Amino acid sequence: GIPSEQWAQVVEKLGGPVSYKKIAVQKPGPDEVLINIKYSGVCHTDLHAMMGDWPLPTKLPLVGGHEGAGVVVAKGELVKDLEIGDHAGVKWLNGSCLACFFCMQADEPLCPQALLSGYTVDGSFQQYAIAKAAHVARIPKECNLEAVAPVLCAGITVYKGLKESGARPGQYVAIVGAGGGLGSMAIQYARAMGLLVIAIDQGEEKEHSCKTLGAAAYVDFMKSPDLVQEVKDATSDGLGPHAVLLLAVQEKPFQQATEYIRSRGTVICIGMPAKAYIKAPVFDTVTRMVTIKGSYVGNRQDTQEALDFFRRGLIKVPYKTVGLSQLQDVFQLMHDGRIVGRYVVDTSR
Ligand code: 8ID
Ligand code: ZN
Ligand code: ZN
Repeated sequence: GIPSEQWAQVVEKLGGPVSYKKIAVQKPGPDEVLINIKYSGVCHTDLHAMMGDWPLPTKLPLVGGHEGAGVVVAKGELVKDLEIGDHAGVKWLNGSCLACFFCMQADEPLCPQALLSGYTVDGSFQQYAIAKAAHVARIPKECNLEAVAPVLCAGITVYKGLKESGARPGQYVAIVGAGGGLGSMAIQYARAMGLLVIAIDQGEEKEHSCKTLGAAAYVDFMKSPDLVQEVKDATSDGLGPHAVLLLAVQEKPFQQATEYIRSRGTVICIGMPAKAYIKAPVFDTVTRMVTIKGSYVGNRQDTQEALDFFRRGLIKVPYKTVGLSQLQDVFQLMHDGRIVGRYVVDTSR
């Protein structure tokens, strides 16, 4: 049966910390499902939410988390295509209106009425989470729920970003923040899509991880005397990568990317450092025909495609699992930039 109370990590005030406590289990509305979250990935977005980094207010008190993998345990009367016992995922897009200009063309992340898991509605850092059935990720039964959890934000987002970049098989993509959660996923998706990866991050542990995941080159942004030149030199003709995925949580690399991008290349902004701006010389942008654009999670189809790469065994990203009760420790490591790959929390402890 479904208990009336459950363990959750709750942000009570901006700046944190999270508090591990018992809260009530909610009942799903007519178009919603209740998912017994088994595992949840911890995304840097969860830390931004707790710290109030962005110009969009969160709900408070807030249960964060938006990489929640689990089992459907209850559903509303309008839900016809999900059954009790199905494996399902709570992702960033918890719900959208399904009727606006953007939703009508499956651009639902742009919906003005979008509900965001772990931000404007409670998310996956609890044992039982609610999501709109239309947006819940359908997780194939053969996928391990612990390993697949990080696909639900990190995987979807970088897969979509790579598609938005227009990079073709055999071309180079620079991945900035390659040792982190999104970055590790990005290396694997890029490789599966036939791209050559130039990984950029810091330290030897991340270097080892990036190379193990399949990066062709690694540039240490702390050690490199001339990062722009080193990134260009990592491409066979020295003209720079065809695409850049910016996943870092600092402003500086957003400026650098527009310098080492190949002419006619595309810079994709995904990471969202607090109060950051992207600035590029107009002259170079024009005369080198550089494209700079943002990419924001993915739609329902991107979600199922990203999950299918995982199901086919193409996405193996290092993760460490700790109890949900230890979430604050994970946030501390993340803040210090010391996480290689992803942390996953087990909601049973
Ligand atoms: O839809 C979206 N656009 C979306 C979806 C999900 C997450 C955006 N995000 C955002 C998050 O909110 C966050 O701002 O992407 C960013 C990265 O999330 P993450 O991968 O979960 O963070 P992480 O695991 O902490 O990894 C960040 C990495 O960046 C490196 C760090 O060393 C770390 O490995 N890094 C930093 I900070 N500065 C760097 C620099 N100058 C850098 N790497 C290269 N150059
Ligand atoms: Zn995320
Ligand atoms: Zn809409």
